[in-house]
Formats: sequence, structure tokens, C-alpha cells
Amino acid sequence: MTTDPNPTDDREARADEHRDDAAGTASATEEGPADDEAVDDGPEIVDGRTVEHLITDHERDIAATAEGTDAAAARRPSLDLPRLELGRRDFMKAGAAVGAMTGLAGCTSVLSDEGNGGDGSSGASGEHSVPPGEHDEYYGFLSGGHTGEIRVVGLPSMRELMRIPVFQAESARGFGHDARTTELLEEEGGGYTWGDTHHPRVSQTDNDYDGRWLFVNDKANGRMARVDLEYFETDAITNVPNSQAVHGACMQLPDTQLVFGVGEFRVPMPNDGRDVDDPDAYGSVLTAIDPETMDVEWQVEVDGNMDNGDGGKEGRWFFATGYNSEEGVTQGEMTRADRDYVKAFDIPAIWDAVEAGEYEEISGVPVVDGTMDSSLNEGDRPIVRYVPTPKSPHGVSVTPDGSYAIASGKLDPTCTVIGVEEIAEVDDPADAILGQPRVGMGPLHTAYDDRGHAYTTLFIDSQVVKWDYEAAVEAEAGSEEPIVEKHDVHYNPGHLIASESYTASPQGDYLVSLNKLSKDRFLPVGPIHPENDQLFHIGDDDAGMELVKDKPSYPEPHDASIVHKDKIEPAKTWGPDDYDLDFVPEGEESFERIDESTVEIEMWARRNEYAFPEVTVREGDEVTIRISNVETTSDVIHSLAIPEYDVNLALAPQDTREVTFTADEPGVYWAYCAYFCSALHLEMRSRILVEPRD
Ligand code: RUQ
Ligand code: CUA
Repeated sequence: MTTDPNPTDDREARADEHRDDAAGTASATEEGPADDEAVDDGPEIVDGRTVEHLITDHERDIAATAEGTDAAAARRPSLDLPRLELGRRDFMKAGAAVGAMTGLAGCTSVLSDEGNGGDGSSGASGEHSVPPGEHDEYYGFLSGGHTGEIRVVGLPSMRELMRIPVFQAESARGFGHDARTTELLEEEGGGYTWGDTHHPRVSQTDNDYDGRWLFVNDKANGRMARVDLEYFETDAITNVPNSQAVHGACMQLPDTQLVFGVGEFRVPMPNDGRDVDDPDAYGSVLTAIDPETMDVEWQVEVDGNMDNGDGGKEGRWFFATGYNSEEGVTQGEMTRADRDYVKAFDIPAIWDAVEAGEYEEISGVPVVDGTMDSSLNEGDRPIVRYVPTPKSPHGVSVTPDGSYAIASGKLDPTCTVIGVEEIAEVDDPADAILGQPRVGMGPLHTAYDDRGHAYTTLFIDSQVVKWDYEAAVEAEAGSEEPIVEKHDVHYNPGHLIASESYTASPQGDYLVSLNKLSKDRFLPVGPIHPENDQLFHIGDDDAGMELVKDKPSYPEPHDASIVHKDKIEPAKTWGPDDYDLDFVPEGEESFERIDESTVEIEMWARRNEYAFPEVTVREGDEVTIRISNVETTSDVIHSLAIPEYDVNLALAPQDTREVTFTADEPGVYWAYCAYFCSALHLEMRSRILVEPRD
């Protein structure tokens, strides 16, 4: 089912009209003071509307439709007001507003024609279901937002297969409970209790997934983490200096030579109390990290905020979007200018500057000056090229063939197509802009198939737009000609991802739209709603995009990587050589009193017992337990849980974990296995006696 490829409903038409009034042509290719004035007029005026006003209306629409009651409608101004008509299409999509208008609160019958799109609700979706016992074609690695984790989902079933804690302690997997992962969170990780994962990227070799690692940022505390995709476990965290909010995360290609963290919030560098109220002295950096050591190699300071990033396929260029070229500190200041920049970083030129010692060391890392006025940006090999783009571009991604970096306008209805070869050749970076199609309202992120199509989320329009990027290069700026199709999503999509879209050879069959609002799509579960991740089949250009599934998602995925199953080789059991701790085989258990107050225990677990059915220590002892699961059978997981001592180790087959606790409360404590492992699982216990010291 498809919607009109070139919608001309009231709101769009009106938006055009108002944009034309306020900002000249829709493609907004000229800078001018008129735009600034229009923005500064604030949201109260009806004419001279800008994208900001549309957003304001949109926010209000969300507020009203979320309530979806007559009372809510009564409190709202009449829909006849011109300013509200602009948001009317959102109301129609949400359904609830129609209910409100006609007195049928919550009526959903005007929802788009796909209905709920779940398994079996449409004939065609059967092709995309995966019967019980069969495996999916793809792994989807979704970020978990401020849960701090990664979710692993099978596609096309959308079944959640696993969660990988990254920046937070998690008890089911015992992450942050054993000594090694606790140290990872507390030492390397800096001791924060949470993170905000946005952009999971799987390592590549020769521009294709190699299944070795997944890298993901922590926007909250400025960190980058690495997940080992053999064990599906986080194995490194780098606390990035000089950078608050590491947002975009991606790699230098084709072979993951570097991992990049794109710094978002501007802060003093170092942020140690200097220059606190001197925003001009704040800065934002791109950070390059070695994927093997996870050490920071260098940083480049730039003008303005950055946002998202993506690497060119050939290894030379890295692109980052940005907003706040104004370097303001309030929302009004940050959105005043009509232009922002996509920054194109010349990686070999940056390495040359670092090797020539042309940097300042800040917080122990080399920081190269890539601001506009830097001497390193003079001459014929500038290290950073600033490509002027309409207003606060958000997502950027490089096409599979490596020809273009496409930035999504966010506050402008266009995408900007930047030529990757051209960026090296032109004198004026603006000349590297080869196309600027008008795609719709609120473009955020763009993914690709293998047939020359780009798919861009339209946050405000609640749609995914499919367009032809070569046609966009041929067309006039501001043209809607390149648009192939638009499809409604439910509702307000942020990121989207297509199968292997970040590689040079996407499969072009599936696409997931990560929608921020689910509103009325699911049974209500209280005031915090799930997100809605929608799966589309995109493999048939004649039939168009087909909505196949809705998947409610715990808040909140921002981005994902979809990797073919053949490119990931997960371990079935742990390999005792893969960790520092010595494995404890059956027969080699030991109990050793080191001194008056220190005890070391080495033990094993198997169905349905621990090496020691009973352990006696003394009040105040510092007790270290190292325990191995000696099972070799896949999926026989044990654990060691000690009540009231907050001990919880999860032990996959052949895994060894260690924990230390102080036995400061005398008494009897039944250590038990929390993983249901066998018929005698409940009996799998060890009695720990803590004798009082008198
Ligand atoms: S950013 S969708 Cu990291 Cu778009 Cu969230
Ligand atoms: Cu071992 Cu339950």
C-alpha cells in the first residue's frame, strides 16, 4: 500500500506558501537576513511561518492527540485557526483527533489502511513471517537509548533474541556483578550507572561486515564501547576526554581502521571549571579511537555543534552533520541561522598534522585545530571542509557506492547530496553539493537499498520517503521529482535502517523504521508508552514498500545495524583461553585461608551442584570466589546467587567469573543457582555459614 508520492494536502501546500513567504524558495539556497527576522518573530504570528512554527504546531498536536478525549479537544483552540490547520494531517493520522472532533473519542477507524500490520493481518505479510523453530535471515542490532544497552532482534520476525548490557549493570547476565565487568564499568567506564546508546555499528573489512565487533556511543557521558560479537558481551569502554555527549558513532572504512565518536555538546576543554560562562571558549571535537586498543588517537576541534557522522567507503573522508553553527547556548540562539554545516574531515591530512606535531595536548590527547580559522584549514589540503547546508542537518550517511554523503535537513524539508570525490576537488565546498531534493517535513536519517534508492525518515510528516539519489543529482534543487514513494509510519520516525545499508552491498529487502511514538498502536501500559519499530519489505519496487510488522520496543532505539546471519559467528560456549581468569576444573576446587580475614575459594558448578555443598567463613572475612561452569553443553547456564550479600554471577558453559564480598553479617546463607538448569535446579545450592567472631 502506498500513499500519494507527491502529497499536496492542505498542510504541505500551506507550508510551501508560508515558507515561500518567509524564506524565499523552498530549496532555501540563499542566505538572507529575512530568515533570521522571521525566526525571531516567534511562534505567535500566522503569516511568515517557518519550519520552527510547524514544529511548534506539531508538538501541540502530539500533546492533544496523546490525550485523545473530548476534554482535550475542548481545551484546544478551534481547528479553524490557520495555525492549527497546518497540523491537521497529523491529527488525521493519529485518529484520536478525529474522534475528538466528532465526539467519538479514541476512534481509530481512520488509521491508515494497513491496519495493524502484524503477523497475518495482511495476506502478504505471511511471506515475511518466520515459523516456530526456524531462524531469521538477519541479525538486527538496535540501540537501547537511555537503557544503556543493545538489543538483538531477528529479522524479519522482529523477535527479540538477546539484550547486551553495555553501559549499565544488568542482573540477568550478571553484567557489572562479577569482578571483571564491574571493573569495566567502574574503572574504564568512569563509574556511571547508565548510558545513552544511539548508534551501533558493526565492524567491517573491505566494506562488508566482518562480525567481529560492534561499537556504540554513550551520548550521556561521552563514551564509546565495544561489544565482542563472538560472546555478545561488552569488552571495552573508552571514557572520551574533552567531549561531552559522544553522539554519532561510526568507522573509518573499508577496514575499520578507526572508530569515530562525534562530539555534540560544546564545553570548555578541559572542562575543569575554566571558562564556565564564556561560551566562545567552548568547543566540540571529533574523536578517533583505535578499534583494537580502544585508545584515543587524536581529536579535531571544530566550530559549532556536531551531531551524526558516517565514513566514506574509501577511507579518506569522514562526514559529520552539525547544528548550532551560531555557537549559541539557548534554543533560540542555536536555531537562528539559516545555514549549518556538514563537516568533511580529511583523515590522512589529520594524521599528517598529528605526526607533524601540529596539535595541542589537552587531557592527555592530541587535539588538532580544525576550526574555520585554523591555519590547518588554509592552503590546498584543509583538514576540515565546511559544506554549508540548510538548517541543522541531522543524519548523514554515505551511499553504498561511496559516491555521495547525504545529509537530512531536520529543520529544512530537503536532503543535501554531497559528492565525495568532488569534496576533494572543489575550491568552494558549497560546490560539492550535487543535489538537494525536497523530500518532506522533518527529514532525519537516510538508509539505502541496492538499487539506487534512498529512504529518509520524515519526523514531522510521520512518513518514510523513498527517493532516487541519482535522479536528485539530475534534478533542480528543491525538486520533488526524485521522490518515488512515501509511506506512512506510526508515528514520528527517528532513525531507520535497511538490511546492510552501511556496507557497499546492501541486500535491499528489509527496512526498519524506528518510530518515536506508538500512541494508540498497542494495549495501553500506563503513561510511558513503548516505541514502535516497524518492519517494511522494500524488495519489490513495483509493489512499493509494504508494512509487514509492528514491534513495540522498550524506550528507545535510535539506530540499528542489520547484518546477514552468515556474517556473525557467535560462540556456543566460552573458550577458557579467552579470559584472564584460570578455569577451575572438577577436582581442582580449593578453599584457602590467606590470613586472619581473607579467604579465597575456587570452585565449579555443574548440574545440579557446586563443588562445595557447604562453605564456612568467619564474620568480617573478605571472601573471593572464583567459579567455573564446567558444562560443555550449550545452553546449560548456571549462576551463583548469594542472598543478602548482593552476589549474582551468571555462568555460561565453560565460563569463569570472580566476585569478592565481605562476610560482615553472621548467619546462614543459601547460595543458589538462578538459571533454571535442570530438574534438580532448585536443589542446586551451597550452604554458606558465616560464623560470628567473638
Ligand atoms: S540520532 S533518532 Cu542519535 Cu537521530 Cu536519535
Ligand atoms: Cu544450575 Cu539452576
